[in-house]
Amino acid sequence: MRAVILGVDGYLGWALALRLVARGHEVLGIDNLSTRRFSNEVGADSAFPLPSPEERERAVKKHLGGSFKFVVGDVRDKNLLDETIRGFKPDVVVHFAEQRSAPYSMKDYEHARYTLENNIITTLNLLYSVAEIDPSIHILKMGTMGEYGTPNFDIPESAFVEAVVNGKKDVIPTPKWGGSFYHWSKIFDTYLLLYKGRLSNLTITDIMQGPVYGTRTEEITDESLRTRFDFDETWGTVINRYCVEAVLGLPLTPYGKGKQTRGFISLEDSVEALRILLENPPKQGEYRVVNQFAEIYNVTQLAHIVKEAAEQLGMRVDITHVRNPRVEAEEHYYNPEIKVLPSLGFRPKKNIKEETKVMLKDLLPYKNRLERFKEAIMPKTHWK
Ligand code: USQ
Repeated sequence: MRAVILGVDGYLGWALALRLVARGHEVLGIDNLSTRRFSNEVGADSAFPLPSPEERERAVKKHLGGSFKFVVGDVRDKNLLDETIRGFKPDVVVHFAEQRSAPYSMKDYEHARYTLENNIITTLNLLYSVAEIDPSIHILKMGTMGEYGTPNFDIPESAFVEAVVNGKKDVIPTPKWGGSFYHWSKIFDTYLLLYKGRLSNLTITDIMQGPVYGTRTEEITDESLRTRFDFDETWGTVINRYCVEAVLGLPLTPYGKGKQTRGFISLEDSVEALRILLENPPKQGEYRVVNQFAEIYNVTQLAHIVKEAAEQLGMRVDITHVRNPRVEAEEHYYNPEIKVLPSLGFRPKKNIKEETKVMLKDLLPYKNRLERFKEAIMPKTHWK
């Protein structure tokens, strides 16, 4: 398979590139390196120092062999996308080239606007490039479980649901409600995929993924192959943040009541699920929605899991509920359906209890580096 990965420098993009190369697929990645800049903008950086794009290319060659190319560029530039797709002739384009932080999108008008423009325009560019150049190319797009919000009903794994309005029945798009401008950008992406996909008979997988955690995949066997790892209040996600808080001797920080519940998946299981979806595309013209997560927990339960793992390694850990900077339900029903990935044979191999120990051990040698970014950990971005 020939795969283009848009956003190859990111947490998931890099890990997926390694998985695909290791499986013998040919990969061309594009990235504008924006997450590196934006993380520095908020006074933070990846826990693991990141090699340059050239060093990343060399590390892949050295450790995995295979075929991998890293292009620095911006897919808001449709010409770049067109040239890449014409030249490389991919079977699939994976779209991760989006601003992926909810807090970053909520800082102010400029950040909300950047998020909406970047995410929606890159998706539109990709849809048009594929429709114009080769509609048989499979588009795999990263959405989010957060598109559904936290409804008081079971979350279906389907693009449409039946609705009865004034006694008349029809199908309508599955109800969505974003919890940040970032999440709304993904909702708008989904509508673009559905609409343009139907107009141009495109083949699309739209992944609704929960928060990802972890420092490792099978391919990350050397420091030069590490993927980025964020832990600050803007770019870090909850489990990754708790692990760094534990390493630094800071209290773990569930927001508000701490009953916010999500479906989590490890980095290893995420890239394996993506590989399976890429190797098993939907039929031409089909829009496939996939709910992607492995374990459901609330953020207080997670704090206790990380505390226990850290204490087993000899650390002293407290849990302090802090004022919630977000506007979100702090206690709610959560029951998403998951059937597509199991039907393709996917079974998660990792669990949070075991994986947090691996993460803590991976992070401990970087304690001095992490200390430098301590100021960026406590929440400062308020939704209101
Ligand atoms: N939270 C805490 N304490 C913290 C950090 C977060 O209680 O120190 C809470 C948040 O308030 C929220 C939950 O943990 O209720 C999840 O927050 P998060 O920062 O781990 O994840 P989120 O902002 O929702 O976004 C992340 C990724 C995003 C992805 C999304 C999946 O950054 O790209 O789309 O997870 S989902 O959460 O299902 O929408």
